[in-house]
Amino acid sequence: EDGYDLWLRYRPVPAEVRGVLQARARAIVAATPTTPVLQAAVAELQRGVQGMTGKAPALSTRLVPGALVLATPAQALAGLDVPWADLGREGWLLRSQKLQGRDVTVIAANSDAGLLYGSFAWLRAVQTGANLARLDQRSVPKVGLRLLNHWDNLDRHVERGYAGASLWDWWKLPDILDARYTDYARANASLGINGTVLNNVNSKADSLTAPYLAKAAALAGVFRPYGIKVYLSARFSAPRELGGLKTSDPLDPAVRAWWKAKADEIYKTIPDFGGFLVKANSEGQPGPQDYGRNHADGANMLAEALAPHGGVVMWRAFVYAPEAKDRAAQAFDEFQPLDGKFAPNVIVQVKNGAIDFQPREPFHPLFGAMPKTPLALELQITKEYLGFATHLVHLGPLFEEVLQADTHRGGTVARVVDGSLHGHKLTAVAGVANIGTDRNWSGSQFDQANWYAFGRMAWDPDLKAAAVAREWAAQTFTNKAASRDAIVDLMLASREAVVDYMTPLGLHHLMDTGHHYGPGPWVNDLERADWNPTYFHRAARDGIGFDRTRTGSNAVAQYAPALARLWSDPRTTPPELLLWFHHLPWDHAMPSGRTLWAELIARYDAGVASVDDMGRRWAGLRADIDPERHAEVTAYLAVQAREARWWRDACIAYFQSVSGLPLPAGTRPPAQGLEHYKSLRFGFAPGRG
Ligand code: BDP
Repeated sequence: EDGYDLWLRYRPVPAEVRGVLQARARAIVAATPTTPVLQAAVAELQRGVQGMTGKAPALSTRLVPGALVLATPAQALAGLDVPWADLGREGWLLRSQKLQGRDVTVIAANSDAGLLYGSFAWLRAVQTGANLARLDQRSVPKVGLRLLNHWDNLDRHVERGYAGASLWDWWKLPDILDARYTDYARANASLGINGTVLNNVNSKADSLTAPYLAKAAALAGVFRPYGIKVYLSARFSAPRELGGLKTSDPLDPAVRAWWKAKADEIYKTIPDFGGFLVKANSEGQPGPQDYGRNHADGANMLAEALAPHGGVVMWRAFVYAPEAKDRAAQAFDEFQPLDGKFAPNVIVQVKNGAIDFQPREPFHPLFGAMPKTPLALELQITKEYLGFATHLVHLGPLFEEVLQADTHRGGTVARVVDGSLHGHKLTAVAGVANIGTDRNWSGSQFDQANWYAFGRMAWDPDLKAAAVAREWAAQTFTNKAASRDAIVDLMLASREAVVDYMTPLGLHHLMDTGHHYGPGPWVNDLERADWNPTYFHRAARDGIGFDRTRTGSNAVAQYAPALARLWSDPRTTPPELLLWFHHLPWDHAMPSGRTLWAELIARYDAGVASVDDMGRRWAGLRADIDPERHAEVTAYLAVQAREARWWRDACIAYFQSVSGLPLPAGTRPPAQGLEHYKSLRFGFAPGRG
């Protein structure tokens, strides 16, 4: 058990379950000839049942009792009553029923992709212990494009990657197709992920050259049977870099012609190519502003080139310039005025928060504020700011918190993202992948759960993190209820733990330079003000926190008036966002009755205690988890326990040096002096940008 099989383990089931399962999977009935997608569905069902019972069901054209019937409307199976219209293009229905006098299980969908998702859903039902005689489930994805974003470079370095090298072996492609590509596609299809952006948003123009397009086409060929399209990050300056043009000005006819020709070439090579993801005029990347144009000019030019082929442009809103008054306010200032100016096949991709994938941020103020523009949600699955793959932090609760946040503009972020609030058909959720060549794919066993939660919640943004974690734990570790639930409790507690031991009470970006792993709240000498932790926490003798109210940057005014009012007053700002919006004196009275200073320390202590507790809970699970993975997780948790203390001690030492206040009675002093923490250096950290 090294974790390679992810949640698709299909291990032998106990004898009493085996009989039931075999009786419910005697044969697979499907249309013939099968398409590649249908074949993938059948093969997965066979693999799953073979693994769990020792015998794979054969493909049959006869409706035998105990069959798994893969049904589409085209087959017109007599006696089958399915609400086809409600299933959409990719949805599925699972039902145990009598059909033509026989007990069967129907997996129904309007498309082969739907059947594939339904087959995985049946396998999930089996693995999570559902009653196979009474299946009656149906699910339709609420979001159209459910994509992974790989920040993978062509030399296989993964920016912010902590799971080894890039899966894509560009050098050996297109001739050599690693078997892992197929397993990657299976895992994604099992969650409903239907697209993948292969290369880093900090992209090289080379990805758009003929040799690299042939390589991408080879990957597309492996992914196609799993319903997954490939996309590429496009470098805005490609017309100059590759085309020899003097400019990449989006309003220049020659530039537009270059992109049109490039799009035509791409679709000749990859007929179902998904489209472009673009990071422009952000952190030094080229973009339309280099020519005095705006984001809409840039996005629309690419959209025009892709439109004849049905491709989309995902234009990122992650922008900030050094001169901005408040980095958190900038994306809104640049993008909100462009609402309604984007072409129909453009979707603006917005990170969950306005800074950058912190342990906690309020939802991005653009959600709800651009009604005329489809907005995609970008989540980070890889844990750049949450302890890499070393710390056990389950992101399901973070995803749920963002999706269920009420924009006070008529609905939650989920309703913006699924298009229902403003009536958009083009919808997307993107996750920055945490996948690499490590045997366990994600750098740690528990980081697989973040990939899993992302995929499931992209399909249905209203799924509860707890329910998704339960599914994952049952399939990945154990279906024994008590142990499974103990794992889930540990996972759900882990997110608040990391917030507490890194950045409690709305603090953010206290991470040390470059690697973003350990604490660096003292850092104040970086070339740009808004790269410095001191810029974000603003701790001084008089207090701590970033004033984003009217007396400060007024970024709070970017939220809906009702919310802006609430968050403008420290008394009505939830404690977990307090220092995001307010600069407050150290003796500010907290709802707990403590001063802000004492509360800050209490939170750091709570974070450490919570990690210790996670360690104890895990230790208690030894009997139910295979020794290999149990020992591995135990070792990781020990590192996390040590490093949670490091975070706590370094931050308390630093903030005390600024506040000048004594530690509240009973507080354990930091193990070392501040100078020690400041002196630590970390060369060669993984995943650097
Ligand atoms: C930050 C990362 C950087 C990315 C950037 C982005 O530190 O590596 O390139 O976001 O999203 O989180 O473009």
